[in-house]
Amino acid sequence: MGLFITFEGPEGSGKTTQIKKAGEYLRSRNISCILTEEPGGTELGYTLRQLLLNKSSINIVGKAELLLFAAARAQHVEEVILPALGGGAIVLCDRFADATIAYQGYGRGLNVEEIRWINDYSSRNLKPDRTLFFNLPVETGLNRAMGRIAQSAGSHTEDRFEGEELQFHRRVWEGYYTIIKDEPERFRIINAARDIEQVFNDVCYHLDAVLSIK
Ligand code: Z5A
Repeated sequence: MGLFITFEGPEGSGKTTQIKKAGEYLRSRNISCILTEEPGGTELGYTLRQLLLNKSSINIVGKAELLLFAAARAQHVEEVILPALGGGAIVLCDRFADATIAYQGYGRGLNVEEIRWINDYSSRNLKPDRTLFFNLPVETGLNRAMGRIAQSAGSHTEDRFEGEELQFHRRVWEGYYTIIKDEPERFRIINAARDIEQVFNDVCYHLDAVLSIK
């Protein structure tokens, strides 16, 4: 069995930048790994991603949003993640079930216990072996995310969540901290307010540590 490592954090915390560098780092050491993301990872997942992340005229209520993320996850786990882990690969995943608790539970205010059940059902009880949490003040992350959106203007813009009020993002951040307090052994908190290479040094340190245990 391989190793399942997830990258989590508030908007713009640098997960996507770091997961790509982490993949290069592992491959440079001849360690087989796959990089994937949620929502995404499969054809169905990317179709749902467009629906969930691009602002459009379609109204999506909180419970529908939750179930769409869960549907994307069910497909992703079965089609991509479990086969890769079964083949002994390291799977690096940009967001997973913790994001559903933080965003739909704490952000949208849906029932967290019900979300845990839905997460377990859609993921076949799959739990990350390690989760790297990129910690950054919410305002800084939103500014970075807006910069990323401005750079991609004209192409498909994933900005439905960035348009939420600041209080929503604060609740998401607090949600993540509640999850971390419940499972401190799974999480490693990385200060994401530093420059990209400093953050990456910590990512390598934590990857080396979890690989040495394996
Ligand atoms: N969501 C949900 O609600 N429920 C769920 O179950 C799941 C997800 C799975 C998509 O996630 C959205 O779906 C997300 C939660 C929700 N909310 N939103 N939006 P996503 O991971 O695809 O989207 P994101 O978190 O917004 O990604 P992001 O804005 O692209 O942020 P990031 O991946 O953490 O950061 P980045 O792309 O690497 O960097 C953002 C910008 O900052 C970019 O211009 C970088 O060049 C720059 N950057 C990166 N690192 C640094 C440092 N260290 N210093 C300065 N600038 C930096």
